[in-house]
Amino acid sequence: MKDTYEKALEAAQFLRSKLPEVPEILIVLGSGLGAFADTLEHPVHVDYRLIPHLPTSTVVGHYGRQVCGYSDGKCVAAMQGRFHFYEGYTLQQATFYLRVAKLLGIEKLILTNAAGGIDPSLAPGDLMLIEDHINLMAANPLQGLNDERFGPRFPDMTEAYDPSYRAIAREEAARLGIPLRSGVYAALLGPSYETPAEIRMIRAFGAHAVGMSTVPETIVARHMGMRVLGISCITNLAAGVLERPINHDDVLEVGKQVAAHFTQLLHAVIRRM
Ligand code: CYT
Repeated sequence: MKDTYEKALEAAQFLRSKLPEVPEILIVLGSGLGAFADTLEHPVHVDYRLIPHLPTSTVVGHYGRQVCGYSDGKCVAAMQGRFHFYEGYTLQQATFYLRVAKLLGIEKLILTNAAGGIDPSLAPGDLMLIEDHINLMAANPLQGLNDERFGPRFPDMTEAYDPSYRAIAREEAARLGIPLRSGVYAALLGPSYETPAEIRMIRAFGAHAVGMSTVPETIVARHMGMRVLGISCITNLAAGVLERPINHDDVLEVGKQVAAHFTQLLHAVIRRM
C-alpha cells in the first residue's frame, strides 16, 4: 500500500509532465469564484480526474479542474473547485492536493471561499481578508500518524495567515480602491447552513464570517511551512443576521457579481507575493 507521501509524489510527477513550469503560487477558488482562472494567460487545463489519487469535485459551482497559466508573467496554478469535508471525504483526502502542490515545489498559497457574514457591518459582495481562523469542524486533517517528511507533529498556528501577505493585500486593495474588510473566519462541517443560535454562538466566539472550507487547507499548508493568504467573499449574511433564508444559488450569484474586483485584487497581490 502506498502512503500519502508516495501518492502525492506520483501526482506531482504527473503534473510536472503536464505543466509548462512549476507554478510559484497555488490559488484555490471558492464557490462562484472560479472565473479568475479564465483570466490567466497561456492556460493549461488539467482535469482532476486525470491527476493520480486526487478525489473528484462534486459541488455545483465547482468545475473540478486545475488551470495553470500566467498572471503578469508569473506562473500560477488555480484550482477551479476544492474538496469539502461535507462531500464525505476525510480531511486528509480533501487536503491531499496541497501535499501534491508542496512536492511539486509550490511554497505559496492563496485560499479563497464564499462565506456568510456574521459581523453586522459586513454586506454581501464584501471581500474579507482572513486574519485568523477558528476550527469548528471537530476534526483536524493532521489527525493520525504524523509524516515528518511533510512537517512536525505539533505545528505552530500563531501566524497561520502570513502577516506580510496580509499587508500586501491591504496595500493593493487600497491602491486599487477595492474595499477590503478583515476578520476571523470560522469553519463548520456543513453542508446545512448554520442556525441563528449557532451564528450567535460563533459571533460570541469572535468570528466575523463563517463557511465550510479553508481551515483544513490552512492547517495542512502550515504543517508543510507554506505561506498562506486567505480571502473570503461575503456572499450572504449568516442565518438570523437578517430574516432571510440562505441558498446556494444566491451564494454563487454574489460570487459572480464580485468577480471583477476579486480578479483584479488577486492579480495585483500575485505580482507582489
Ligand atoms: N454562507 C456560506 N454559511 C453561510 O451563511 N457561504 C457558507 C456558510
